[in-house]
Amino acid sequence: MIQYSVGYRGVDLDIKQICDLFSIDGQYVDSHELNTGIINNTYFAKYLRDGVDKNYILQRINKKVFTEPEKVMENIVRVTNYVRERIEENNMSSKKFVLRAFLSRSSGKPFVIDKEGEYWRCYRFIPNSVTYDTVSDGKIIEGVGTAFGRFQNLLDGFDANLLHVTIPNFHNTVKRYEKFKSVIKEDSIGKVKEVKTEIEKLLSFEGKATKLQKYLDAEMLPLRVTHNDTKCNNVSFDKDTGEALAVLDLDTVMAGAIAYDFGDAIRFIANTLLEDDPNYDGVLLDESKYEAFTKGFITQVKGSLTEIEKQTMNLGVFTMTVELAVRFLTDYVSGENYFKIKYPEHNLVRTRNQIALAEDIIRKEKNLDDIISKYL
Ligand code: GN1
Ligand code: MG
Repeated sequence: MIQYSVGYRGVDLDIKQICDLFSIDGQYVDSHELNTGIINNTYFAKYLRDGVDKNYILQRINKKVFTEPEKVMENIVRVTNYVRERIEENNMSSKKFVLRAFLSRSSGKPFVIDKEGEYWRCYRFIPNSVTYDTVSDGKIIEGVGTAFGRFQNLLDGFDANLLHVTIPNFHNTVKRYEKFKSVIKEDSIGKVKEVKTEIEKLLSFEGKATKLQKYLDAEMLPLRVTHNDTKCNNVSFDKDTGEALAVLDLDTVMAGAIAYDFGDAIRFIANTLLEDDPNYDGVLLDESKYEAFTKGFITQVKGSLTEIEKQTMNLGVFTMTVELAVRFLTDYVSGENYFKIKYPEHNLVRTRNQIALAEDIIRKEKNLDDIISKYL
């Protein structure tokens, strides 16, 4: 069995074996695990070719979450191929602005399966790039907006219906609430009594947090290709120039509402604290961060937005924040462990943090509307 926790050397050896299964070149030097994401396991593999660094990102796909990894990879390949063509048409560097998934030496597919039946993929690490888990620099925040907005634009001509639904109802808040209520009713691990206040608050948000989904169901909003996980650490930047480069983590590219991408990005980047910081009183929606992201994102996409998309962009911010709170609390109450946790109360802390943010979003709604109008 592959051991992931036996220390550096164990991981090192195993990752080399996985790397060997992909058609990548150069000589393997070493590897280490990256502490990124709360779903998959990610490793950085260092290679050298003719004395030059050539690095790769290896990821073991979480099969509990992505039950059909082949479909996830098919979506990623379709989307990145399409984006690559558009980027080349615009005379931009495809090495910098789009991910490339490498193929298996034996099957030619964009993944390999190890002895344990685990799925792995391999991306080129974009040379000289960095990602940020938190950002306070307005220029970088604007860059995150530009990158996600550009991703939307480049995919504007792509038929979203061609993509597989890899996680059904991923941002369907109506379904997220249904599941939430059913785990509360079941109370399988007796946690419900501890979290009465949080449950009440989330139930009071339900009407507003399910509106966007209802507009989608009524076909009032266009279905677009959405990234669906627009955290700031899913954008790479040039280490030296600070230029925003490719959008990363394409696991959840599916059809959706553009407000999902806008909202999820704001939820993460404009929170004064990290999404799992237990200092709930300090959790606020930072309007200057909001504005910096909005400037980057809206400037890219405004030409193609419909009227109702413009009007629901901010609803997306509230919706995505509440959705995450509902998902974290569902996980806590059911003991399902969908999200990786570092301590038993981790998902409860995440829930409270997102509730505090949702409350501040409501307080600041009018200002946020004014800021968005400025860039539309
Ligand atoms: C998960 O693991 P990561 O960071 O890519 C989750 C997102 C959540 C996020 C919260 C497939 O993303 O939906 O917004 O955690 N991804 C999946 O940190 O559920
Ligand atoms: Mg992700």
